[in-house]
Amino acid sequence: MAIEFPEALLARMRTAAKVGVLTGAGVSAESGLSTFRGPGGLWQNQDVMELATPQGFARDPQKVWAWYAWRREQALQARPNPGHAALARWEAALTARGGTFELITQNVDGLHQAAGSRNVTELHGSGWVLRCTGCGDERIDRTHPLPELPPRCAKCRSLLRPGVVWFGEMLPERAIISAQAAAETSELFLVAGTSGTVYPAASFVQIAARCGAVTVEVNLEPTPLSGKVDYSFRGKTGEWLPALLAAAERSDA
Ligand code: BV8
Ligand code: ZN
Repeated sequence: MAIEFPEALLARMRTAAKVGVLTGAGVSAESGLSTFRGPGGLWQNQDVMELATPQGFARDPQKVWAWYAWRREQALQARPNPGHAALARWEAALTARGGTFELITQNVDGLHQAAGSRNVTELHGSGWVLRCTGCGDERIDRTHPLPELPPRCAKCRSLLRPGVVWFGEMLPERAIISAQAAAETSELFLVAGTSGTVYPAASFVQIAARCGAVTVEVNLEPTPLSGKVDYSFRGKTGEWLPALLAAAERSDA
């Protein structure tokens, strides 16, 4: 699929020493994982306040865990797609020439890391982390199926919760700091596969634009960010991210 990209953008991709990327569920959609808000989205027939809030968890931990156990199973069967691979390749090429590449993701599926991305900031935590609501013990646990639902802490038998950030919860301090720094210092900031509706994640694109980055969006549909970026490409991340990178590498040759 020969996609033509503006030469000015390719030139910036070639020269940028600091690149920031924000990804959302649309990048993992190319690996077969459901998105939240689009057609067929997870929240079309589920109540987000029941499944992605501390109150929902307190009310019915079993129901919330059934949903996260199902999402863990989906993610275990998913493989990184060409969009994930393109971002990992871009990071490797940029860091090889002394640049920095900050990948900030809202996704909790770990597919960026599985694709080889090294510098990944998980703004909304990870579905592979289990955190104890009693003693705070936190560990990566990819067991599937979990021995019991809801799972309990081996140390204190309190309920374990998914190590993700729910609505109304603060994002991890260091995630905020690294995302903010990336937004403020990137010369090129790409946002891919996110509806741009959740904050503070969506704010980093606007901060990058305000701080002088060239901003690029790849999304199947227009989003609230589309009018705020320099380039907004309509298409699948699994096709457009590899095409964008290949175009920049070609013109690099
Ligand atoms: C906080 C848990 C404060 C993990 C998630 C009013 C205004 C502004 C903000 C607020 C407000 N009211 C409340 C808030 C704050 C709230 C918020 O932003 N609400 C929104 C909905 C209005 N934010 C919070 O609560 C955050 N915390 O602010 O704390 C605070 C301050 C002091 C003290 C205490 C607290 C916490 C936000 C995190 C919430 N947790 N998930 C999990 O289970 O995954 S967020 C949830 O939405 C998902 O995790 C996901 O990460 C996130 C964003 O979704 P997207 O990734 O964008 O996915 P979506 O389906 O929406 O879109 C997919 C896109 O991809 C679409 O555009 C589609 O077109 C595109 N696409 C699909 N396929 C493809 C594609 N594109 C290309 N190719 C394809 N193939
Ligand atoms: Zn415990």
